[in-house]
Formats: sequence, C-alpha cells, structure tokens
Amino acid sequence: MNRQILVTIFTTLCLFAALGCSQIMDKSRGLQKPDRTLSKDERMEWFREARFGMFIHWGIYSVPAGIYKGEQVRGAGEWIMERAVIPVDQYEQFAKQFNPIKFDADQWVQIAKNAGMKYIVITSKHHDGFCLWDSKYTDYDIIDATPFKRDILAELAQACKKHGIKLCFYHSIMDWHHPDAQAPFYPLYNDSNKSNPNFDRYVEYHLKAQLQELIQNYGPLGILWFDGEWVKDWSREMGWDMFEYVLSLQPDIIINNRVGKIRMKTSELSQSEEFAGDYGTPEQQIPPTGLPGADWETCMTMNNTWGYKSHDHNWKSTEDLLVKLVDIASKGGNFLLNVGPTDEGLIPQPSVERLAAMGEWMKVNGESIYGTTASPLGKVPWGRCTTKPGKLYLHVFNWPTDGKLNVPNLTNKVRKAYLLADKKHSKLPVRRINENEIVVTVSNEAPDTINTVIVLEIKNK
Ligand code: FHN
Repeated sequence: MNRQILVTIFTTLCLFAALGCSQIMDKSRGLQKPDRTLSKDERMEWFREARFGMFIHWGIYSVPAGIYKGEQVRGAGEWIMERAVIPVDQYEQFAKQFNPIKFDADQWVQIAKNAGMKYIVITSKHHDGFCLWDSKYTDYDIIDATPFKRDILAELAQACKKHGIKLCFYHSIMDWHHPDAQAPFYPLYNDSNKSNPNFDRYVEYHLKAQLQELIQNYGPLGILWFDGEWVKDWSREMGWDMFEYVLSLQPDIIINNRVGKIRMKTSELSQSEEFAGDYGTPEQQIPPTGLPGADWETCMTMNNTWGYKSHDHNWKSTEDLLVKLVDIASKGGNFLLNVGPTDEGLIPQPSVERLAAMGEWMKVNGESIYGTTASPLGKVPWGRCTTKPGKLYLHVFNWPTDGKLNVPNLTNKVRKAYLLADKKHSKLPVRRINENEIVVTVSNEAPDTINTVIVLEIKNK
C-alpha cells in the first residue's frame, strides 16, 4: 500500500477525529469548562497596556447614510431601519447597493496604528442583522447578498496580523432581520416589551453558531464586544451561559459587560465573578471618577453618529479628543474612538485628519498613556495625571504663564523632572514648598498648546 494512500487515510482519520470533536462541540455545543488556567488579570493584560482603540461601525446602513426617501432620518445612522420603520424586504435592498470598492483593510489598520491605537473593534453584525463576513448560517452577508463579494473581516484579520493590531468583533444580540429574533416586531423592532417564542432557537443555532464561526475562522480575537442585550428575551442566565460558551471557544478572549443583562454599575463590576463580563463600557460619557476596582472602556463617536451619515458634520476637535483620551487614562480607563466609513469603503476625511493629529501627539507622548494607571494626585487645576511605577506623568492643558507649576498632593521624594518631549531629559528645577506640594519651574510658553507632559521620577513609598 503506497505511502500517499497511507498519508491520506491517516490525514482523513485525523480529519474525522477533528470533525468528530467539532461536531461533538457543535452537537452538544455543550459548555466545555473553559481553560481557566488564564486568570482574568492575564486575559486583561494587553487591554490595560493598550488604552486606546478604534471602534468601526460599518454596514449596509452606510448606503442610505441617514437619508430615507429623500428625508433626513433622526438618530444614529446605523439605526435607520428602526427609525425610518423600514420593512425587512425593503431594507435588504441596501445590500444590493453595498459595493465598497475603495475599501482597503491595510489602509484602515494603518490609520488606526498611526493614531496610536492598539486594537480595532469592528461591527461583525449590528442590530440590522447584516453580516460583514462569509457566514454559512445565512445568505444575508457580504458574499451572498452584495455585489462586493469580498470577505471584509478576512481582509481586516490579515491586515491586523500584519501590523500587530488586535482584531476584535462587536456583535449584536438584538437582530432585526432574524425571524426568531426581532424581525417579527416590525414596525417596532426595538420594542423591549415584546418577546419571540423562538428566541432560544435563535440563540442556540444562529447567535452561538455564528460566534463559533467568527472565532474559528478569524480568531484569535482580542475582545468580543456584545451589544443589544436589552431585548426582553435576553436573560441574565443566557448572558452567563454565553460568557462561558465564548470562553470555551477561546479561553484568552476578553468579553465586555454587555454579554450580561444589566449594564453593571461600578459596585457590581468589581464583583465580576458573580456577573458575566470582564469590563464596563460607558458610552458617550466619561465616568467622573472612573470605575475604581474595575476595568472599563469609554466608547465615543467623533461626531453624533456611529454609522456613517452624510449630513452629520458635528466633528469634535482634535484637542477635545486628545483631552478626552488623557482624561480617561488618568481615571484608569480605555478609550474606544469610533469611525463610521462610507458605503464606498472610506473612513471620512475629518476622522482621518483628527486621528493623524492624535497620532502626532501619541508618537511623542505615548509613554504617558500606554500601560499607565489612574492618577494618585486626585484633581489638579492644570490638567490630568497618569502614572507608572516610579513615574508620574503630568498632563498640562493650562500652562502656567508665570512658569511655576504647582503639584499638590505629592509627598513622594522627586528624583528628577523633565519634559517627555525632550529626548535629552534635561532637568527642570523642582522645589518642595511643603510636605504635600512641590513647584516645578518651566518655560513661560507651553511647548505643546494642547497638552505638554512633564515627567516626575519619584521615589515609590
Ligand atoms: O444601539 C447601539 C448603537 O447603535 C451603537 O452600536 C452603540 C455603541 O456602543 N451601542 C448601542 C447603544 O447603546
């Protein structure tokens, strides 16, 4: 019997073994006890180092771009199906018009990387149910329903790997297209008082199946970013089951708090053993004092919409976005900043420009953001503070025109002070005025008008 056949039989046997195992996985989709060798701290390590990521809301809603039957539709662009009360069969027509030929995954990933971002969270499926990958569980996807016929998530996975950026997927539990989910709720797709008797079937044979498909075909992923958990049929038990299920598929993955039923408050988050989810996700806001004791990530739009709207030009300034990034880091959180690409596959120019400008600042000052933790100084009048063992990073937004920067609530011995942008780390004079306060002598002009970082090397207590 020649070798080839032997090899084939052997490989086939392996194949069957593997198939057998996944079918066991598939059939039971029973919860394999996740490999808990990885503690939560180990899983969260890269996340706590990263601090800054790109959120991408993209889908066929970028075709109408906030306009339906010639009318501007209020609310976020990705909600147009619900806000304009569009029947499923009419909304599906947008898929036929979705042909983003200018889409370049490499370019997107480089825009994120150049901005200083370390991870990307893209909407694999938003509330409208449309899938940005080639799924064997539906034809309502980029390959079967559009003229584009390229697997967007596959191309992004490749580009992320190439540029060392963590790929993460947003995935909506709510689904306005699936008959076992919220499609039958038309015209009120988002009616959280309504229930679908077949929702369990949707969870078991569509939601879980697609999540397995996503992790196995495009993983390993950094984060699975759930959303839409407020639908009536989603329960706390389902959230916990889903948390275990996803960990069984990839034991080192991170899962946000929206896998659970209730978006957990601070007090609950730090008892995460009891609640499903690894970290909190404040939206469009920055918690005044952060979420002490918990990991968290503020997600925010650059204008007023997540998905692309052609008439939304209310862009936040670069200064505002940089100050927000520093404010969030100074409270121990991550910043997930959103872009909403067009139906041609382009990230809007105002977003590209602001991200490039943020990147210029991060190229010089990234050390004062990555891997830092919350300020030990409390409120300071001139800006914010981040820290690492042995170092304090003073982020000065309001530069002292008298050249005297007072630093309160600081009892540690200061070994040295210098501008982070100064590669020679030339010493800045430091004088202690009392046991709690020092003064750093600086130039009268702010080296960086948005945020100048002064490093204090301190003796740890
Ligand atoms: O309804 C969604 C919305 O479209 C968007 O995806 C945001 C992003 O965090 N989440 C939901 C609103 O909380």
